[in-house]
Amino acid sequence: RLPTLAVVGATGAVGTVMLGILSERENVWGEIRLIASARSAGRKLTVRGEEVEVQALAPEVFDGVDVAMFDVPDEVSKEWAPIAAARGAVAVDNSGAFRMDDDVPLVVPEVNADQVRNRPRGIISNPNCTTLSMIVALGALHRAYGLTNLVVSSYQAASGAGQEGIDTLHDQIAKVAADRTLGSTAGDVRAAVGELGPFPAPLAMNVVPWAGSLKDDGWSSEELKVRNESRKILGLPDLKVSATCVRVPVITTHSLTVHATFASEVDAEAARELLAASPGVEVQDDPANGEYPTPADVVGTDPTWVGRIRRSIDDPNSLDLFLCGDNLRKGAALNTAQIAEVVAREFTG
Ligand code: 11C
Repeated sequence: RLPTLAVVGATGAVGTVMLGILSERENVWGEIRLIASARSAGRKLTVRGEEVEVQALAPEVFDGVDVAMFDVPDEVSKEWAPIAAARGAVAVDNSGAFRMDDDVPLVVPEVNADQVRNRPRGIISNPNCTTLSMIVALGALHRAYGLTNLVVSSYQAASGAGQEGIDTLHDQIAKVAADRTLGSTAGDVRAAVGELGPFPAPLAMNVVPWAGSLKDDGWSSEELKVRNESRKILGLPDLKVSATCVRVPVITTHSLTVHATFASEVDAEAARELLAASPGVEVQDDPANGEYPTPADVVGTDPTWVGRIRRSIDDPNSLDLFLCGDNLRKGAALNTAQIAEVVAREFTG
């Protein structure tokens, strides 16, 4: 039988991408129910070419549901994913609410699909989009060389902060675009953009070394997520990770620079070939011809893009890489859909 799917948060930035992904991928679902807050109930959205009316989030909407995807804020998932699970659904949750729980697997199908069945609470977590934008490529390198140490800097897109982030960056760009004097005097961009939206500083004409909330010793929540989630997904509880997360004026697609150290010596050409042969990874690495991934060129695509692959000059066990991944697709909706498809196979055999 084809399982029934519920998409909770169907009207949000990730939910909107999810409906497109469900329409494009091989159809493994019977009924698809679209769920959102009471404010959006009654709206009609198109999925798989059919109009479906959005239902308000309530316990009964999960009756008869086999898999429930959640693309909602942490506090909504925290309350509602267990309700869906109690009503018999497997909850695939894209929030940060359960990721580090010992009894909730954190799954990236290309890396640890086997963890999907290890779900005593009926909940499976989807990683943060920043972790997801690098982990498929790093998982492949780890299998070959044994990862010991990661130093990461992110260049994160505005849509990581949801529709409000997208709208804020567009509004700020419109405000600064016409004034060719801007960008030469401290504070002139800040004065021109006005509203900062979800960002702590202007994002247009700027970079902002901050994402998430303040944690101990000056680390941001986003930086701790990159560290803790990478360790859990790769099954490396002692992996050394230092991350610095930075927001850049890009609408969608997170980029990262990674300095990865391995237990054994690495070779850039061998790493290039290994990555090119890895499912979910695309190598674009020919700097002599100006070929490397950029967010503007790869947005809307599914793979993790890797370029600038170099062996460290000072350490034969280390590689330096530049990666790009669409934070709303593989970074969120696509990975959730892939996890849900692994669960769906339990119903269809
Ligand atoms: C950002 N990565 O770019 C964040 C958004 O834990 O799922 C996703 C937060 C999360 O702002």
